[in-house]
Amino acid sequence: MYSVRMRAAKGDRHISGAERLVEEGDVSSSVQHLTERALAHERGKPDVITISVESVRTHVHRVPSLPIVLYPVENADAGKEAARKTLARLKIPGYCIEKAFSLLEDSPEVMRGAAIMDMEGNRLEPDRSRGVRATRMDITNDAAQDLANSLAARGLSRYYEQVKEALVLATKVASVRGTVAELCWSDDPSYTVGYVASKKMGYVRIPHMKREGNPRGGRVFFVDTMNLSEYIHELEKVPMLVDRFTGIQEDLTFRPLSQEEP
Ligand code: WAQ
Ligand code: MG
Repeated sequence: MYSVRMRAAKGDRHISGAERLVEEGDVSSSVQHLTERALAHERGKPDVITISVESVRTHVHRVPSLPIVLYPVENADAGKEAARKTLARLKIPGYCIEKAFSLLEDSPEVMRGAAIMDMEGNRLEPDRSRGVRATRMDITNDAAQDLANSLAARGLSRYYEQVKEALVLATKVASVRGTVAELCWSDDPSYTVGYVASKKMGYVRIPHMKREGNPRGGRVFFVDTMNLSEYIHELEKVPMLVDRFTGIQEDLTFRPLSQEEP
């Protein structure tokens, strides 16, 4: 298989990025698709688009996706509260949660990759302005079709592309030893959706994490004891294919919790 990666920038500004893991016959179509996407991105017209294609010779791990869990909220304030509660349930300390939120809310520039944060709130990624990017992951056509059908059944088809990419990324990140949880929301101004993902609770999808028009977003990987270089190696290098879609659940587990907590 081949790892195909795209990143687009305008000066120092990150515009967009994407990663694929495809068979040889699909390399050129994915290069074309990713180039077109970079050129049409709502964050701006890039002046540099970098596409790299690398053969992958190591064993490709096949894993089922995290389940999607819908956490319906009406606005960004409720969404942020939902994310904080979910992270707290996953035992992420409060000060780490607050630090992660201010990183994603207040940084003047979005990062190209993710921050890695330990349980003391320390940032571990070697390059703090760049972050680390999870790469070498994708989803099989069959699993993607199941996801598409499942979204269609809930009237969520228009989000298919974003959900697919984010679910693949979150599944990979959650599968890396040391990850406790991930917090994410989009940096696309018109896309307000975010999630908290973890092996324990799945991909908790939150429709509003910011107001429309806000160009800030990002990702924080919360980690517990692990070896940093092994962790980054696994994120970047170990290839992973989601070969089964696990399904979408409603938010039944959340309501009692939000009632019992202040
Ligand atoms: N590895 C690490 N961090 C990444 C990666 C990656 N491969 N790709 C993006 N990021 C970081 C980077 O800081 C971006 O600025 C930020 O995440 C947001 O990326 O409807 O669209 O591609 O269920 O804008 C989630 C909800 C959407 C999807 C996430 O992210 C849904 C999204 P974006
Ligand atoms: Mg984006």
